[in-house]
Parts: sequence; C-alpha cells; structure tokens
Amino acid sequence: NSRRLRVLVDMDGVIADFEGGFLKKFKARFPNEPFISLEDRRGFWVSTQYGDMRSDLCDKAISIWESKNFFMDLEPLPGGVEALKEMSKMENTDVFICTSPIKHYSFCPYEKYAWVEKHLGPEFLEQIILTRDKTIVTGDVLIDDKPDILGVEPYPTWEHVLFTACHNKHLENPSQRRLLSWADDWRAVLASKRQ
Ligand code: DGP
Repeated sequence: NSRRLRVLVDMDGVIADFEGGFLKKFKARFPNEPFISLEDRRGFWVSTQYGDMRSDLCDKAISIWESKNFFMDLEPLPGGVEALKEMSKMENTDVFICTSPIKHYSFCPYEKYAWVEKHLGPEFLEQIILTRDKTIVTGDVLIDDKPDILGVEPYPTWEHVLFTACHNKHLENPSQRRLLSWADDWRAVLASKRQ
C-alpha cells in the first residue's frame, strides 16, 4: 500500500547509545590510555579520531566494539524506545530498524536482534533490516546520525533526517533536516512526509 508511510530508523547513535557505551568500555579496558570525551568527538568514525590521536589507539578502539556483549550492553538513548513504539502504533505507518552491522560478525548481528527483543519486544524482530548499504532500502524517511549515507543507489527513495549525535552536532548543512533528540518534533517530520 503506497499510502502507508515507511519510516526507517537507525540503531547505533539513534536508539542505542553506541558512543556512551564505547567510551565507558574503552576507559574500563584501557584505564591508562588517553580518550576522547563525547564533547570532543568529531567525525562519524570513532577509530579514525582515536588513530589520529595516536596510531595504536585505532586498533584498541576497534577491539572494544568487536568484543562480546558490546552491542548487547548499549543503553537505550532517551525517548527512542518510546518513540518507536508510538510510531509503530500510528495509522498507516510502517517502522523498520535499519542498521549496518560491523564486519566482525561473531557477536554484533546476534546482539542487535537480542537488544531489539529486550528493549522493544519480540514483535519488533519482524522490523529489523541489517544492511551495509541503506541506499537500496526504500522508505519515505531515514532517521540516522551518520551525515553521509552512500551506497550503490545514487537516488535513494528516503529523505535522510540527521539525528544529532556528539560527532555531528557541529556540522552545518542547510539542505539536511535534523532531529535534535527524541524530545524534538519527530511527529512533525512524519506528518510532513504524509502530505
Ligand atoms: P550505522 O549506525 O547503522 O551506520 O552503523 C555503523 C556502525 O559502525 C555502528 O555499529 C557504529 C560503528 N562504528 C563507529 N565507528 C566506527 C569505526 O571507526 N569503525 C568501524 N568499523 N565501525 C565503527
């Protein structure tokens, strides 16, 4: 049914606190190494900024999210779970969680499913899209904290609404709409796509 609104919602940095979870576990595992506070985060790739600080910190950063229970233990971001549940109950609305797993696949894909079941409920397992290329997924809107979402499809069907995160808050792109948090007016964003 083409009259239904299809909303794609990213997971890490939008409903699950990847940055907070990373920093907490990095400090715990490497208490004597320097770290980047969330205030000082710049750029989407955590490993790039750590590697720029000191080259060996790139692999140390990567080892954190490649560890068992990293993705499972992420805290929900404020209001995200509630917003997705509300959205999914709206008339003529289909909500999908659209998330890119890391290529080290031992734990991440499994833990993403387990996280969704734990925090959103088993019904939401039907709504998960795991893909490394979000441009081939069709939808009306994609709520995602990554500023540049590229892939094989040059003209994705969705409008990318940038979800504000520590690493993107200083970027200025007037052609990109934003949601500052889940306290921001996401209902108005959805309403604007129904016109
Ligand atoms: P998504 O948010 O769906 O675009 O997924 C991106 C994933 O990559 C997410 O799990 C966060 C993770 N990530 C963040 N920084 C880095 C990095 O520097 N290297 C890698 N390989 N993954 C990263």
